[in-house]
Amino acid sequence: MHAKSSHTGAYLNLKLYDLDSKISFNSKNINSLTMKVQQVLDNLSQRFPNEPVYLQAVEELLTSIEDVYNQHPEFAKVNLIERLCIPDRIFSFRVTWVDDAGSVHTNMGYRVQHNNAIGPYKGGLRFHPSVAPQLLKFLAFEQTFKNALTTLPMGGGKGGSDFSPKGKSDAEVMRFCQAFILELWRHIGPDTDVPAGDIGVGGREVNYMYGMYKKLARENTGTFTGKSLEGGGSLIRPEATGFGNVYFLLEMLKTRNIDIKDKIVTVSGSGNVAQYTTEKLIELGAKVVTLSDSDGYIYDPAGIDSEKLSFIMELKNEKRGRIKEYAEKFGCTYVEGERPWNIVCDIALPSATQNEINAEDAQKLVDNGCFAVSEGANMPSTPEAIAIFLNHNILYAPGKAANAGGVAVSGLEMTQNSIKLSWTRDEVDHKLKHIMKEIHNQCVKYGKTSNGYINYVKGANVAGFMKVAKAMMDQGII
Ligand code: NDP
Ligand code: 2IT
Repeated sequence: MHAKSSHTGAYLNLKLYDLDSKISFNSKNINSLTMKVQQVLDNLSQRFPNEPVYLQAVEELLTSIEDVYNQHPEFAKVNLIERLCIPDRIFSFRVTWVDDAGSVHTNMGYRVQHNNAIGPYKGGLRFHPSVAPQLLKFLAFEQTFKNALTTLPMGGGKGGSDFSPKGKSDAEVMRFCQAFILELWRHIGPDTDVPAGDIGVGGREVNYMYGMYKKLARENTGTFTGKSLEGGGSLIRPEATGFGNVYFLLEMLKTRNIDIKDKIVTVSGSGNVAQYTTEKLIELGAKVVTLSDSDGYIYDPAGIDSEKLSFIMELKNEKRGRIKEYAEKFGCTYVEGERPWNIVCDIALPSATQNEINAEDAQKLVDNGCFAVSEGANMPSTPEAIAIFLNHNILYAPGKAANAGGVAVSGLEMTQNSIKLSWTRDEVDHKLKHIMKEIHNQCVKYGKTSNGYINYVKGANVAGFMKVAKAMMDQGII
């Protein structure tokens, strides 16, 4: 069994030769030195039953990388695939807090530290009633490869709680965040694990958590990203995921000489990612006609302009209201309990949550002439939906490539904190554009098929996987 003849490969070969007799495989099913995706998945499903979303994310990655994995037999010798799919560790704890009326509540808190081969664990915290270990395992798994794609030195992690900030006062949210950090603080730090925001966690929550973290840790090294500017945050971090997704979309459109101007775009969600996606699209002259929340969607055929977007930002970020109030204010359609994918569009940018586009939605989008889907959310398309996009050769960018701008600017925030300097808005925006372009280049490099179609799923998965895999090989069996 010989590794490739690169310098690293030769070195690994030597190490493996020495260790050969001591290597034992955990999985009974993986008894040959080639990976068969179904065998690995069967094994993981037996060990982790009832974790469908985690297994969905694992299956998507493994299916894409099977060929390249099998060209590197040295990976199988060290059971790299299981070590890469199973998180390094998961912390789980009770969070007790007191509401404004004096009642005492308990929630669960978690942090999944998935992989730190290329840098400190890095990834957001989600506060939503659906948060459970398997959901965070999928998100931490995705984050590991996304972070590798950014070109910055960050490993992957994710955490959160089943606490819902909806309907809570600022004081209640603050007490919850403080109680959450009272447990989590001992597991995080600027060089070990750096959390940030995600669904239900924005600037307000990050600032409360960072304040409590600093009090306990007695340090000022910026262990969170997404902090307020005054507290050490980075310019462009709030905008980064949405802007980054549009920058990635522009790169995809360039491959087919398509101009974004006047294109009709459906966006889902109305939180951080959806808002700044809309802002950038308005700036570029595209027409955003939908936004949504978990209750329904609005359809505004005239398009959301800057004034209407300001209304949404105030509604969602300050008043914490519902998207249907937009329809009431501007006299457009509101559709309760549905998602916006049956609206005719050129481009769809899902920016709410996982599995929000199923096969039926995907077929409807394609039938209506949609030619590009770029994911602001994490894994918003089901595997069946992805298959439809790929079969129809549309421009389809998976979240781990398209929404990596958020964590990329988090990485830039970490750098600014380390060097104790702040970069200007233009400097950060320029770096973000450059990173999104680089991610696109990597997708093209590994995802271009013989007929010229770019399979961005394969490209992103292979590029992200190879970087993490090589780092793990270099660092030995741990
Ligand atoms: P926010 O909490 O700011 O907004 C989330 C939006 O999605 C809200 O409109 C929310 O509606 C809606 N939503 C949440 N859950 C559901 C659901 N189960 N069904 C329907 N709608 C839902 O979160 P973000 O904008 O930060 O995150 C959106 C997506 O982007 C997530 O998938 C996240 O993981 C991903 N992402 C976020 C990044 C970031 O930097 N923030 C970076 C990369 C990816 P409601 O208010 O009714 O709950
Ligand atoms: O899914 C994601 O990439 C995020 N929620 C952002 C993570 C981060 O550390 O900025």
